[in-house]
Formats: sequence, C-alpha cells, structure tokens
Amino acid sequence: MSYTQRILAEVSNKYPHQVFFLQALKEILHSLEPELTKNKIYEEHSILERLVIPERSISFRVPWVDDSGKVQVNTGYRIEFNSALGPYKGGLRFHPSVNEDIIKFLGFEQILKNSLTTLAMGGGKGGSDFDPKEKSENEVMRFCQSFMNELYRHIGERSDVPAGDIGVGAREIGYLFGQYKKLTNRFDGVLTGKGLRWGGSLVRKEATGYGSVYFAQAMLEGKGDSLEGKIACVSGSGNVAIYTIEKLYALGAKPVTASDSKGMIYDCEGIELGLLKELKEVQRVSLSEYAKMRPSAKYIPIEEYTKGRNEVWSIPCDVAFPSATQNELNGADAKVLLENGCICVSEGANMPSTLEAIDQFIQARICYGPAKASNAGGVATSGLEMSQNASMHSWSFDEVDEKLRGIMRGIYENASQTAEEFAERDNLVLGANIAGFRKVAMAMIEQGVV
Ligand code: NDP
Ligand code: 2IT
Repeated sequence: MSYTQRILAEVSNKYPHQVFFLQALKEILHSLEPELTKNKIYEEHSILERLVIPERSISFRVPWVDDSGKVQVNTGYRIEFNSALGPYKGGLRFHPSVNEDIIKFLGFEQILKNSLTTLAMGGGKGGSDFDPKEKSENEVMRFCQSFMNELYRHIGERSDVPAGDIGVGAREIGYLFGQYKKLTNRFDGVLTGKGLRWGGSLVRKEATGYGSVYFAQAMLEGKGDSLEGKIACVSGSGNVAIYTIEKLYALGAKPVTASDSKGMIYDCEGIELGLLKELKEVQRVSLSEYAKMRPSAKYIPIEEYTKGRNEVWSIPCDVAFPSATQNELNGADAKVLLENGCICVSEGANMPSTLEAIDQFIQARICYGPAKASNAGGVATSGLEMSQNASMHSWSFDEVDEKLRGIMRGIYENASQTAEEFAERDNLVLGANIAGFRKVAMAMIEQGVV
C-alpha cells in the first residue's frame, strides 16, 4: 500500500461519515501520488498525517432572538486548518447544509488554494447552519452579532482572517465587523470583504468571478484560443456567478444561463446583467422573476430537471463556469457537456465537479481549471486587502485588477509547468495539487514538529 493509500484508508476509517472531506482528500491524494513516490522526504516527516488534521477546530452555540421574540439556536464553526504559510485565511459560509464535514472539506482545499496565490496565507474555513434567506435585516444582524460574540476570541489580523462565502456577503461582513470592533475596541483588518468606506479593497467583490474568467482565458490562450465569441453556461446567481458573467461579456463571450437553488434560466440573447444584479443583489428574489421580465428567457424549475442531472449543463456551450456549490456537476452532466462540444470548464465554486466528472474532463483533455486554482482570485484579493490595511494605503480599481490578473496567470503557469514535470501538461488537477502542496509541506518541514 502506498503512502497516500495508507493515509486515505486511515482517514476513511476514522471519519467514515465525512463524505465531502473524504472526496476532497481523495482527489488531492491521488494527484500527490507521483510526487510522494519520487520524493520520500514528506513521508519521513509524516507530512500527510499532520496535514489531514486541523491545527484547531472550534464549534460553538449561536443563540439569537427572532422577530417574534423566540430564541433560535444555530451551530457555529471555525476550523483553523494550517498556518504553515501565514495566518489562517478563508471564508465563512451561512447555509442550512453547513456541518463539520463541509467546513473541513472547504478548509482543506483552502490550504492548497492559498498556497497557489503566492501570498502569505494559511488555510481555514468557518460558518454556520444559519439560513439568511427570508430573515429580516434585524434577524441577520442579531445572528451575526451572536456569532461574533464567540468567534472574536479566536481571530485576529495576524492569526485568523475570515471573509465571505455562500450566504455571507458585504451585509454580513459589516455586522460581523461591527460586533468585533465593539468587543475588542480594535479597528483592524480582521475580516476581508469589508465595505469600501471602512477598509475594504476595490475589486474584492468582483474578484472570484473575474479571476475564474481570467483563469479560463489563460487556459484557452495556452491552446492558441480565446473567449471571444464563445457561448458560456454559468451556474449560480450569487457573488461568484454575477461577476463571472460580467467579465465574460467584457472578454467577448456570451453567457446564456444562471441558476439558483430553485431553478435555472436560459436566455438565448445573453443574460441581462443589470436585471440579474437587481433581482439577486438588491431584491434577493428567485430567478423565476427574471423570466417574467425577459421574453427571450426560459425558466426551468428544479422539479423539471431530468432526474439525476443539473439542467444548466444540458444547454449547448463552448465554455462552462460552475459557480454555485459542491457536486453540482456530476458524471452524467460532464458527458453531456463534452458531447455538446464544451472545450473549457473553469470552476468558480468549491468542488463543484464530482470525481467522475473530473475524470471525464481529464480524459477528454479539455481545458479544466480545478477550483483551488481557478477560484483563487477571491482569496488572493483578500490577501491584497490585507496588504492595503497593513500599509494604510488603498489601491485603485485598475491596480488591484491588474494584480489579480497577474496572480491568476501565475497560478495557471505554475500548475501547468508542474504538471509538465510529470509529462501531463494538460492535467491542471495534478499540477495545482502538487504545486500547492510542495510549498506548504516544505514550510512545515522547515518549521519543525509543531
Ligand atoms: P452566494 O451566496 O453569493 O451565492 C450562492 C449561489 O449558489 C446562489 O445562486 C445560490 O442559490 C446557489 N446555491 C447555493 N447552494 C446551492 C445548492 N445547494 N443548490 C443549488 N444552488 C445553490 O455565494 P458565492 O457566489 O459567494 O459562492 C458560490 C460558490 O463559490 C461556493 O461554492 C463558494 O464556496 C465558492 N467561492 C466563493 C468565493 C467568494 O469570494 N465568495 C471565493 C471562492 C469560492 P440560492 O440563492 O437560491 O441559495
Ligand atoms: O473559498 C474561498 O476561497 C472563499 N470563500 C474566499 C475566502 C477569503 O478569505 O477571501
């Protein structure tokens, strides 16, 4: 049994119910196999044994009072996974599906993603099973305040810097920051994704979506192609999806789909971005409203999806941007995408493709950008926000955007050159995992057994 197989077996035995964490681990360990076979230093230092266990894992009660006066209780999490490269860094997710398994998979991915950005950030993730949907402003505020009443003692601008993820955007970051400041009497860069008036960075809001499109552009250019004139399918209609669509238009592509948890829209004329922003960022309503206002759009509710499929991926396209959530693109979806001639998949969401889907993309040798590489633009720009906070400067939109573009190109080059060392130039899963891992592992070795 190889080193990676032994570790996977041990973790599977210990945490058989952590299916998302095991899925992420399986993908990563499989990619690391050739590197770990070639180089025994990692096994000599028990790097994998240490890497798979979080440095610290916190879970806590979050009680709050709803508008009717009733006490509600949620569970909060912060998993501080690895600090070899810098302070723990990663988002907070507020969604009813959140549990320790989900936060562990996200935190584990974050370690290697943050390493790829080249910035000094370790990996962490947190969140709660709280559902911000259909809550009043005051309920969201009270929940965020209660969440921070515990979280504040674990975080700090030099130790652990949370940000947004699903269900946590500018509004939630504002309430979280306000409560942190009240409790600690400190105005510092403890969170990223802050408002532009009080320490936030330009481009952070747009960064994950823009970055995912820059990554697709770099992959296509590697094959002498471009996004110009391409039809794009995008899933999701949140922060990542909206700014993916915006940048796709800027680079000459035509995005024709968007989705949410209740259904999807197909707009053959191209998604009307202003309308999408109004419905999702301002009114926070279902996508079914979009179709009522656009004659060129068709709304398909989730109940009408073909069984076992995500209907977004059945719309013929050249390029695909899964930007909603984990496992939203399975083996059957991948097959249809490939049959329809899709040549590029850039993941905006975390772990959106199942292992079966990934296998098919690799076999077909299309441009496939795995999440930890292609969606690293968000956290990279969080790193730029931290730099600006530390130096008390703020950079212009173009300055940050240019840095983001350079970081995404650098990640593509690093991943493809690393893959090439193993004679698999097109396999960016292998390249990204090995490149991200090497840096973290060497830092751990140099810092001793801690
Ligand atoms: P948002 O909360 O802004 O939007 C999430 C979108 O995905 C919404 O359209 C939501 O629909 C949909 N969605 C969420 N859960 C499900 C589900 N179980 N089934 C179907 N649709 C779902 O989140 P973000 O855009 O920030 O995050 C999207 C993805 O990108 C996540 O995987 C996140 O981890 C990842 N990511 C985010 C980064 C960031 O900077 N924000 C950085 C890197 C990755 P509905 O509104 O109906 O719930
Ligand atoms: O998954 C991710 O990289 C994020 N949600 C962004 C994390 C961050 O710290 O900006």
